[in-house]
Amino acid sequence: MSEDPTIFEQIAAGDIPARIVHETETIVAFLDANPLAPGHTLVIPRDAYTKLGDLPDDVATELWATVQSLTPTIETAVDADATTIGVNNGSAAGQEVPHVHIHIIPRFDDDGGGPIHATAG
Ligand code: IU
Repeated sequence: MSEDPTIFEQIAAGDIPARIVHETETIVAFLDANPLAPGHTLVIPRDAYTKLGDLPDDVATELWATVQSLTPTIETAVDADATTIGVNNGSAAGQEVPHVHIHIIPRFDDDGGGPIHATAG
């Protein structure tokens, strides 16, 4: 049974435009279309997996390594003071796009502080 590709799968395939900031054969990172802060980035596996638990170990490893390496680069690019990193893992948690994505959300000393509990959408 094949399902329609998610919008993120289409972005990864280059079929829908996005502001891609980093990509490998396995991982794509692009700017969120409705950013919660300047530099809000989504990091995704190129292939379609719905939830974190669906990821093969090698893909999960590269995904998190990419989040770790991109975060300081993004902080520097937008002069952020900190970063919120989050995953809405399943629809009840607010996951709107059923394709694993890690939010990297730059934070600023004057942005009101506190955790971000919900994502845009
Ligand atoms: P969520 O964790 O599934 O709620 O986050 C989905 C995110 O995907 C959200 O921040 C949207 O702004 C973002 N997004 C996007 O960047 N481009 C799109 O075409 C769509 C959603 I649809």
